[in-house]
Amino acid sequence: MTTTPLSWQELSDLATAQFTPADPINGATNAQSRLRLFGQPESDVRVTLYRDNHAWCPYCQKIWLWLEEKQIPYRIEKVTMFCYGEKESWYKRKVPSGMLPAIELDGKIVTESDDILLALERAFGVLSLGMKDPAVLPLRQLERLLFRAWCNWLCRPSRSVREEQQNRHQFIEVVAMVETALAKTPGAYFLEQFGTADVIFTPYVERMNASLYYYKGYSLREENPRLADWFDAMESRPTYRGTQSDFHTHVHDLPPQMGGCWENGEPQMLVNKSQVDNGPWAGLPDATFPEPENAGAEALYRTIKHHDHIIRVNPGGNKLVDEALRSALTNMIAGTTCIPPRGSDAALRYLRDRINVPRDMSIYAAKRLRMALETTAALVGDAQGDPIPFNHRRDQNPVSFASS
Ligand SMILES: N[C@@H](CCC(=O)N[C@@H](CS)C(=O)NCC(=O)O)C(=O)O
Repeated sequence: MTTTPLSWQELSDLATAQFTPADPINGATNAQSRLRLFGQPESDVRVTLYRDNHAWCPYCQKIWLWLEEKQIPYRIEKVTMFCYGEKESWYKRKVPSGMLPAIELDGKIVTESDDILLALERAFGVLSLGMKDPAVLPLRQLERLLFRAWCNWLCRPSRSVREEQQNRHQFIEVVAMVETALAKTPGAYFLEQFGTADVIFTPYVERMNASLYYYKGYSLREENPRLADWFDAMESRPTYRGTQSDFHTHVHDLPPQMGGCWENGEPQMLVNKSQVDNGPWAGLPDATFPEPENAGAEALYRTIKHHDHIIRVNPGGNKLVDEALRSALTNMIAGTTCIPPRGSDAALRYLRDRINVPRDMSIYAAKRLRMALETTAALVGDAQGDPIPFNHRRDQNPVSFASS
């Protein structure tokens, strides 16, 4: 059925009827919180976490996940990364290098994610086993070995097919060591219980899964049964789900952070790349837990909250984008075909390419929204939005989204 787009008021009524956001202070882990109390009084807060606006920084995710798992009351202050904007001067006064993450613990600044975890362990106790536990230490070393093999393969251009194959082989050898480590315990986690080692592996293994799928045609999660079980176990944790990103976000946030990611041009890589960029996003191995029933309603709720800014920063022009966006949202929530204005295909795809997980919404909500934007754009043409920059992401400068 073809319909006219719903008004913002009608869309807003549907969103509030179908979606109730989690309590940001005491509810499930989410990227929008500025204060986390876990049911404890605000006077108990001893920690402020400084992390990046977009939840792109892997080392920040490590600290974020640890604090959520331990349910330590904390505040969150968001800071701009160099790749998408200018570092706040108040932050440079606290941390002259501008590096993230940092914490303020009882008024004292601590930087370097490992030192931060050690300081947090001293203040609040360990997460199952500590950073210096003899069982955890070799796993920390293995994580760094895996990280280096990944960088070697992904982040510098191979000079020949042979070199590309060698780098791939070296990475897969380290992955085999990770599989062996995971196989040493009966459960899915690195050690008997979920703990520090799992937190330490999380940020980069998530980014490896995304980037190798897209740039190399290699599916870390699907080709390694122990890692597959580990990912599934991680996704059973609301803490992890609140910090989890999707393939599309990672493959486009990594290049400026890593100094480049290099595709190998192989047939499988080209197939994967096209799916991550153009959909369908359902079925990608970035998430395998069942889709929540209200994913579309969450996407609607989150888009409506920021629709003025979303429309203003879109190069397509306010009036056109307003109607086109309402058409896509109507399609997403009502399931009806809603033809957007002619010439709005590029504007819809511009937004499709700039949804950030988990900054804007959770993983399945983003898949729903990307699909609705793509389906609606395809009704009027195949024009693409401005390409996503590779060397920087100033198209994502949070200054453009600040309330005027
Ligand atoms: N060794 C540091 C590395 C931290 C790091 O590399 N942080 C990056 C972000 S992932 C950073 O702050 N870069 C400056 C910026 O992007 O603004 C740690 O473990 O905390």
